[in-house]
Amino acid sequence: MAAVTRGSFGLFRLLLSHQYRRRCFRPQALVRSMQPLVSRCDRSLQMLGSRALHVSVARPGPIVQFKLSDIGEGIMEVTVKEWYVKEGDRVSQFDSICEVQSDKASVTITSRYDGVIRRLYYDVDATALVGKPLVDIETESSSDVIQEEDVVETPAMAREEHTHQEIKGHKTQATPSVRRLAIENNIKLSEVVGTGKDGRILKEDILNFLAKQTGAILPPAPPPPPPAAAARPVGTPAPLKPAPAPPKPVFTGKDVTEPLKGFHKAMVRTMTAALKIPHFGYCDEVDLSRLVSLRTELRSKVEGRGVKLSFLPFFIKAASLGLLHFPILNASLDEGCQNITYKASHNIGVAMDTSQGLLVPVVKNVQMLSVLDVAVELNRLQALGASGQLGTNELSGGTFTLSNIGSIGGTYAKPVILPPEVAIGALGKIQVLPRFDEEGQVVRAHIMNVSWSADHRIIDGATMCRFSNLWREYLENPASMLLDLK
Ligand code: CAO
Repeated sequence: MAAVTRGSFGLFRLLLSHQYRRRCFRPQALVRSMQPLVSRCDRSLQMLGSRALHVSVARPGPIVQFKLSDIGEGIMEVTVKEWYVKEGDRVSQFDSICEVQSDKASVTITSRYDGVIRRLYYDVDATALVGKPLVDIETESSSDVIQEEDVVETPAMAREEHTHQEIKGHKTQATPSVRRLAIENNIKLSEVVGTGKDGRILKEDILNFLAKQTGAILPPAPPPPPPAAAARPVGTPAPLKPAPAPPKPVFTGKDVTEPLKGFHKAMVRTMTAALKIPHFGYCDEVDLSRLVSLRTELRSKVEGRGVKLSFLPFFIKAASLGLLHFPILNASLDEGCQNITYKASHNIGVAMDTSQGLLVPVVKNVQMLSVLDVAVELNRLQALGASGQLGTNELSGGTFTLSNIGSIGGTYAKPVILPPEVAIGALGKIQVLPRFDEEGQVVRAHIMNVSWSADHRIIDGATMCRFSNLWREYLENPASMLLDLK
């Protein structure tokens, strides 16, 4: 039995490594081979499931100090958020050991060894240092255990360990075999939206993710339920989301002091740097009546394709069209204030109220995207944000930011620039208000306020105002966007 399963595992590895391991391979060949692979993976995974990754006959081997390896981004220390194992637990390769959080993202640390956990070096909430031991694992010295230079960690091992860690916003749930499938295909679990119970990532999610990347066609997902929006008459404003229940009152009876950690620490650093920038503020109101009608018209069609179309994709695309005319707003200033870099890509960050607090995922290369493309990407980012899975990839590289605080409420804001960017806009809530039309008649209008902040060291008020006027024109006459779409 052991020989059979070992052989099957070899086949599985061979299939995956030959066909999928590298990203720079031949996508067409992969598309052709996708279907047979799916069924072969099925078989291999079933066999993997029965085999498990550790062996049943094992002799105690050396105790390995499993160190926290470099997780990139210059991170030197992390907070241990949760242990998934305790001393005495048996672990297999790729099993989750713990969740750690830096000021940039959360990371699941997975085992590189089959063995028994002999020591946990930190308590929950303690600070763990990169390069220092995290756990001791008594490895299994059997012929089936992957032999590595167990006790001494080499740079190559550290690199490999890095590939076993998924940078993301929160704990990802997946079985070891699914984790292995992801690792074999160079897929970060943080980039995969899990469709299983409580967001668990299933084998199908990995295969779907892979198919999306390669263009392979998998059976279509069941159609989404008919959208309620379709029944809404054209021109009727979209209602605001029903207000969520207010957070429960907290009575502690005493002062509570706790250290700042994770994303809060990052916010302190970014906002402290931001306040060194002299902000210029500029506000205006935008009549979105036509856009409200247009969105209502398009919404059901877009939702028929499984995509939710809010107002934000239009705001983002209009900003990108405006940035083409005002590249200085899509720029950065170096630390010594000697050089301005005009960014080629319009990577528009979107302030997002997520399960982990404020995060700013980025819609990249908006200059090359349609409104629908932007909506699709926003949907993806929102799904990742809601499940706490936004990773470094989604959260970095922004060149300009929009903050739609109006989807929660409020009319005006005073947005704070996100360095090294030089401009940001905050959008208030869309309200139905009386306004005069061209004939001087009072009409119902859908009004939204926008508040811009710009780095006054390099951007003058007139530039900000002209950009805002252009952005407003696109949104007040959304058909005009068509003229400038590539
Ligand atoms: N005014 C009124 N209604 C709005 C609106 C606005 N400005 N913006 C969106 N809405 C509506 C949407 O149309 C949607 O209604 P429908 O379901 O009928 O379409 C509803 O509000 C919910 O929208 P949404 O939030 O799902 O989607 P979105 O694309 O508009 O916004 C996101 C996405 C991520 C920006 C938003 O959810 C969010 O997190 N906003 C908060 C941003 C924030 O915290 N800013 C502060 C940063 S500084 O601390």
